[in-house]
Amino acid sequence: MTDSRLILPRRRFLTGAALGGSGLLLAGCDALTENEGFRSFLRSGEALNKGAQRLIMDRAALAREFSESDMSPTFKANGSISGGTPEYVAHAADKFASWQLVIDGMVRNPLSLSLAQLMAMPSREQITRHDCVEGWSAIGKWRGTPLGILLKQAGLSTRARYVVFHCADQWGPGVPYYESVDLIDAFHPQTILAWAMNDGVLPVRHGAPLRLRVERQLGYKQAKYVMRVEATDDLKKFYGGNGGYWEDAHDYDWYAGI
Ligand SMILES: Nc1nc2c(c(=O)[nH]1)N[C@H]1C(S)=C(S)[C@@H](COP(=O)(O)O)O[C@H]1N2
Ligand SMILES: [Mo]
Repeated sequence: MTDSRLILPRRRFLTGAALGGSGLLLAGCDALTENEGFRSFLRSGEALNKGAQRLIMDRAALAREFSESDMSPTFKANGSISGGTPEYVAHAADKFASWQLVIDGMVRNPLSLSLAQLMAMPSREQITRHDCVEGWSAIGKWRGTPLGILLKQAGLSTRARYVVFHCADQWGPGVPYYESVDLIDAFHPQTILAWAMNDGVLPVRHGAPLRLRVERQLGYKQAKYVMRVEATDDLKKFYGGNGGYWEDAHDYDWYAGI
């Protein structure tokens, strides 16, 4: 067990309060107010409506965070329990040493980042409850790179409105698992690409090397085996057009708020 534990680079370790309190939330606000889609929304009468204001405030709220003693003794692995493809299996055998995350689409500066590079960036740790629509929940500890930091570094286009997560596991020929979020969730301080779980490296069954945690939404939004992050202005351009595998296959809600 000890060898899979991570040595925390203290200097770079940002606490929840530091990220949630100011920095990233403000960075996220910048990115949102620079965004054309969001600006036209603000200009429209809709933004003056009290209901819409409340909706925005609610979307910015933090998911509940728990303490170590609340952590579930076991955390079920659900859906795919491996990336599956020969390429993925080879990367897993190599402990993802030559694997790279691609960040592209509507960005000025597409990025390719190794796991080591991701781990060397500022990170956030959070103990949260995962709720699956199938009726089970588990509390686990996640640590990863805030998505907002990566999108800023990639120079997200002002025309981008969504972020799509492409996963390694295939659910049929040409039917990969994928998911997407809007920019409010993309820049939410608890939205991270996690590479650690419960103080160890992220296990393959839970989405190694990288999985999304978008804590205000249900389990199926928490994409595992994330290989590529693509910024877009339109979800209709992807697969079945509904923004996610379950949304396409079984009419699940795209916004799965909890
Ligand atoms: N790539 C990928 N991501 C996925 C799934 C999947 O099958 N493939 N299943 C989803 C569902 S329904 C749930 S509940 C969670 C399960 O995450 P866990 O295995 O870490 O419990 O992953 C979600 N993300
Ligand atoms: Mo789920």
